[in-house]
Amino acid sequence: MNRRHFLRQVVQGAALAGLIGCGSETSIAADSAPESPLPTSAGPLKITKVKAILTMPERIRLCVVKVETSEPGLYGLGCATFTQRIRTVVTAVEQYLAPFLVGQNPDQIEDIWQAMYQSSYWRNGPVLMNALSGVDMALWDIKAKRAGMPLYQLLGGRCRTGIPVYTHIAGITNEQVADRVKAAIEDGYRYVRAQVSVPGNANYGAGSAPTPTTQRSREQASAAARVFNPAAYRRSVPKLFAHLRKTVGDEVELLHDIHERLAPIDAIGLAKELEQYHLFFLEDPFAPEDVGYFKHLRQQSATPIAMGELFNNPNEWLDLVSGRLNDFIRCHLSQVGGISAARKIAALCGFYNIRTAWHGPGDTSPVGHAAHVHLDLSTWNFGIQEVVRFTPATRDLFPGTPEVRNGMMYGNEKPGLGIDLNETLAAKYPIRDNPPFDLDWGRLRDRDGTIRRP
Ligand code: GCO
Ligand code: MG
Repeated sequence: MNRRHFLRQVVQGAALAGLIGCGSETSIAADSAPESPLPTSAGPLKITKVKAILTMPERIRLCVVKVETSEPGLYGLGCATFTQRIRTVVTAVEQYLAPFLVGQNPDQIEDIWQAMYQSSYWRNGPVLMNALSGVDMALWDIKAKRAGMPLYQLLGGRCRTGIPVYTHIAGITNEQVADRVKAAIEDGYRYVRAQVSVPGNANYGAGSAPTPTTQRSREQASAAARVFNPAAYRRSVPKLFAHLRKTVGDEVELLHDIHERLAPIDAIGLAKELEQYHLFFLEDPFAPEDVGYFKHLRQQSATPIAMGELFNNPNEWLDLVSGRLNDFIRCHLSQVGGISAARKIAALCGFYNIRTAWHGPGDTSPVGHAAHVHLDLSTWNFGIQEVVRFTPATRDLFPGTPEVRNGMMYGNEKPGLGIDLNETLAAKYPIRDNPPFDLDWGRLRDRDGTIRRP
């Protein structure tokens, strides 16, 4: 379909909506399309199929939603990766959303978003939001493909030439972390997240001690790997950043993720103590359940704060943003409602001069990372983008996966999100269902055996 045909369709669709709208209870998406008084060659575009594709090219389970249309070869992709409960998302997509979506006009993104969101009566939460978000991203992919332009153009065009990213650096000693930070700077990275492990402690983002050799030491290590000593961790972080500033200098922007692993008051203490090391941001000082502590943190520390990867309900970020209590919003696109929601969150944050730093770990599929590219290029109040290193296997599986060069991420000029998924290859990487719980989520304990936040 060429751009002229697409634009005629949109005009006809809108005209028709106007005709039908007055007084009828019908949904714009479903009814506006079929009864077109103005015959067209292809007729209004329809959604013909919606499915969730699971694959696992690396060690992480990924879920991608594919929305197919009545126009041969025109389909959209969206990321719906909730890796910890991935099969529940498939059920939500295929058992609940697909029957509702088939026959709808994919053009009506906002109407479809609201219908999906309201249709469960009980809203938000990780499963339903991932399902809805995957469909949403796919609809934006379709719309930009029909418009014959990369999505960022539809979102308002470029605000920058490339996207600064940060990379993850971890080690078992401060010296090892410093060496790896230097290597990352060599590779062109200007932003580096640094995490160090505490021997015998379950560390987030940093491997633990050298791999044990005997069965006995393996058992000891795996048991130890589930025990978290918050005090030891709390003491280790300032030492790490003191060492990094002394050995790597002030040029590099340093980030750290507390991963909600400290008691709120200790996180406040740590943020104060880290002020002298001028972090670019300190992430997840509190759990979403403890956002009430932000006002106390704000009063005591000027360390920039990033928060949001665990959010999947607007009430979790509205007060934070309107209270100017965080500096970076870190939402996970498929947890908050996809591109439609992220645009609104970015716009809201813009009025409070809060910058975006979308959550971009390994459990975001390359389709999600591609969506980040279009948002990050077109958002003025962009801050930084988290990204992972994509392996050749992943790139083969997802042609169009964003490029990272010299500490900057780049998309392509293809229409839509600019990414695809090779379904035949995807089937070669079936997901593993065991162990059911990822990493140590739900198994992390205090030394006295108390379950801890992940
Ligand atoms: C990050 C995150 C991730 C999460 C993971 C959960 O900042 O990248 O904290 O590492 O822990 O996405 O599945
Ligand atoms: Mg994090």
